[in-house]
Amino acid sequence: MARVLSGVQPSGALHLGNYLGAIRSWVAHQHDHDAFYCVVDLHALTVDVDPADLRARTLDAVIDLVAAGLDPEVCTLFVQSHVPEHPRLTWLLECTASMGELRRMTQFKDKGAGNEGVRVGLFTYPVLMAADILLYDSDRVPVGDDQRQHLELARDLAQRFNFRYGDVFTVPEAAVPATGARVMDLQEPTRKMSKTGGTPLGTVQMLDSPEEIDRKVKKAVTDTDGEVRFDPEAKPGLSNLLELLAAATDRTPDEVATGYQRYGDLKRDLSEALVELLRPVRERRAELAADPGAVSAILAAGAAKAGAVASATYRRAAEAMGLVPAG
Ligand code: AQP
Repeated sequence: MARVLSGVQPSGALHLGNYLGAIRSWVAHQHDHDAFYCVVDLHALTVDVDPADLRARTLDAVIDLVAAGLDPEVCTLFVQSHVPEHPRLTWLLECTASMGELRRMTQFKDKGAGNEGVRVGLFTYPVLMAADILLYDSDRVPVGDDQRQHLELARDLAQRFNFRYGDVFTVPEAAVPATGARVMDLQEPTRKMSKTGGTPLGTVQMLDSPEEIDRKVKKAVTDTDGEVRFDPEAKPGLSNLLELLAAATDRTPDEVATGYQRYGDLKRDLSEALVELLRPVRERRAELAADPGAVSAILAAGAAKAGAVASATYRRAAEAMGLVPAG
């Protein structure tokens, strides 16, 4: 079976962009792939974070992913820092990557370039992400559009490493969904919906109540020309709503647009569709909250399964580079 790997940062509450861009396809892939999914807590250390918040968000993210449909009996669900080969392989890959290619990463440019106080970890984050992927010999990596460039770097590093040291890594492919790959903030539709950088009213959280979803969709920013048409350049707000309804109902945004004359009708149907889409997640989350002990068993099993695969790959890479094994 082909292998998939993907991860989510515990940097805040999961939102509709995370769900449609990534998590929904993780749930589907767990049945037809050998699937590894992780909560990437080491990535969350690249910015200032309160330790108690990080602890709580990491555990919440694990439970939220199970609520979203991941079955820890079917896939391998783990926390990145529980597998020490992630930072170990990162070092080997940092000695393969160049400063120039990391400087070109747009996420770093947006979040930290030009700021002398920015953490080194934010700069090298894409290399840690490459290690996350390459450790599991991943064939496919289901991600939203914002992670495409980082995935391209992982492919480049794998190819360069294999060329220099022999055939060690599987070169992964990105799997970006046709719709929902770039969900925009409902209040500022030229910015992506985000855990940390979005507006509260423009961010639909995966666990929002039906009333909250309805309020946010009703207040979504559109435009004044009144014509329902999919045109992300000229009509970013309305196009985002069309794309969301398309993603929620398995259609294309253009197909959705043909069914509407008025923005209000589109908003009403979108609100209903999102409430239904997220209802099972919210309901399962409430059930899981009643069994807080379950998460430690999930994490122990996930760390053991992930660790077995990761340590074999790390050993292969270290030996190929000339590092002498301990025994
Ligand atoms: N707006 C989005 N639309 C579609 N997909 C998205 N993803 C994130 N935002 C959107 C996808 O969700 C997966 C997990 O994301 P992440 O935790 O790695 O963080 P991120 O990509 O940096 O996005 P966030 O949620 O906005 O977090 P912060 O605010 O911490 O930067 C990824 O596959 C991502 O593509």
